[in-house]
Amino acid sequence: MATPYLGVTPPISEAPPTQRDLAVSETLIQELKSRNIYEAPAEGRNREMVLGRLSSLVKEFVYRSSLAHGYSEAKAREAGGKIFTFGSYRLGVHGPGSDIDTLLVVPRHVEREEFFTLFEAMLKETEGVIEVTSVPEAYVPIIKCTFAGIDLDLLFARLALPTIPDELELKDDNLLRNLDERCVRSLGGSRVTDEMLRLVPDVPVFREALRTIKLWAQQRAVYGNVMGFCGGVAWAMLVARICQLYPRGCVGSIISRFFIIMHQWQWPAPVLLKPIEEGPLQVRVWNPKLYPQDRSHRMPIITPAYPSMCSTHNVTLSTQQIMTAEFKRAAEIVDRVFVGTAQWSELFQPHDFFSKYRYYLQITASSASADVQLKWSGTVESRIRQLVMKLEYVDSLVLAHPYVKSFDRVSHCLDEAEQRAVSIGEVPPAVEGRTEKDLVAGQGGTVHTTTFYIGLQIERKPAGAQGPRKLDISYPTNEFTKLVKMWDNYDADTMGVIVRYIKSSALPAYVHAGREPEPPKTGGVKR
Ligand code: 3AT
Ligand code: MN
Ligand code: MN
Repeated sequence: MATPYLGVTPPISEAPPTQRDLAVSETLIQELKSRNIYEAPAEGRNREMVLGRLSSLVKEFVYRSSLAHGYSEAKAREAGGKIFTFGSYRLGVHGPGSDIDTLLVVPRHVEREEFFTLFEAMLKETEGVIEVTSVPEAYVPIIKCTFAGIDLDLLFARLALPTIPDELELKDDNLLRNLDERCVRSLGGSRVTDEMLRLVPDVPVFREALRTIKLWAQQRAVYGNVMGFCGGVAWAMLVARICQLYPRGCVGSIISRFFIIMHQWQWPAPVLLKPIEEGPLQVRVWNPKLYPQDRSHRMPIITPAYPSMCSTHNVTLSTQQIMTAEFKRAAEIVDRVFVGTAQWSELFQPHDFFSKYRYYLQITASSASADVQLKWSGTVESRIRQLVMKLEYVDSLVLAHPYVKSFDRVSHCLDEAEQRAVSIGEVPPAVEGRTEKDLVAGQGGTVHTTTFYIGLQIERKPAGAQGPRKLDISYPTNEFTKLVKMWDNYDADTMGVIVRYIKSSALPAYVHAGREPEPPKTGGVKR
């Protein structure tokens, strides 16, 4: 049943752009270019060179593996092997310094273990490849490396096919049959991006619009799935949906419609790029009629490739409110851009998270080594939204606003008192600027910390009330520390976590990173 349009409804308008739309698009592209979000042509050529060499390396890997599995010389050469890209590079919205997310697809006789043995070894021997690290036990197993200065994320999928020809596509759902779950998950990223590109009416317009939205979301600190905002895939799907609704739109008009429509969207109505399909696997497809968990998604944005999933299951009441307020702000600015009373640069003005609130929660995870800290801070980070959700129930707390990024610090401490101070999130002046060489054997030591922030908007006191409003957050914070300490690898002797309630004036200088903090204001919520 092919429809004459892309998407789950007919377009809203098929009108071509007006002169004004085109003029405004022009100034938008100028603004984007001035912000260095496009890579230089030489970097683009370097990426193509890297992908070419990687493609040859993968074919060589399949060849050697095939020989090892008893294939003849000729059969081993025929076995093939192919790379697919996904992520920002595949969508054509990557910036200078973006990685290339790459999937290796190999025939059935090549084993998953060989990706981490034979292939990893070949990669390490390749000229120009450095910093090869792998995480075979991850939910989506991965090898990371840097090849000729370009970061690569490499995933692996072994299909149930005897050979992988160069013209193979990953569109067919039947390719997922009889695969290891890790392979199905690894194929997901590529299948979703490819499908998205098939589902937008005008790919170049989609790309420029997505670049605009990514830049805006990063500047406004609403980019990041872990903290409960939309991630890259979700923002891409939202932009794609608006492109479907205005198939002849240009970037300026798409951006204008984007913010108006997203601000008015009747959540939890899902954003879909095509009808959700059933498929050949025994896996769950997003279905709020069937699954209560799916019914709890506040801003469902559903991936278009089977098995369809909700890319925004992390969104909470707070992050939904924050994104909605940002849509509103952006819609108003873009309105003014169209009538000529504002510049595009206003849309991209940086957020003011660290001067917006009077009170913050400061969550600090600490340990003594970089390796431990990486996993420990990741665990704490992944639970922050649980804390946010508990805070949402606290009386007189209007909003708990998680900041999208964390701050990593390495502090060289001369004694236990300094170590204690650092591990609760303080920045003792004496510790700053100290290096490892200043340490004295047997005393103090290095402390790795990762600090997260949640801005607290507290209800104003009723008129005439005396003293500060009482805010009891001991229950959510205690529950949170209990929860993170339930982590399988938690070790009370080497890992610390602490939640502190601090005034904005007590925020460490590093959060302002070069920017002057605004002077603290008196009264309830800072505006
Ligand atoms: P950049 O230009 O690279 O910053 P991007 O959209 O390509 O933007 P990533 O490279 O971080 O962002 O992610 C690309 C895709 O890889 C998005 C998602 O499908 C997948 N992905 C990212 N992080 C993870 C993860 N931790 N586990 C599994 N898949 C992930
Ligand atoms: Mn990427
Ligand atoms: Mn990546």
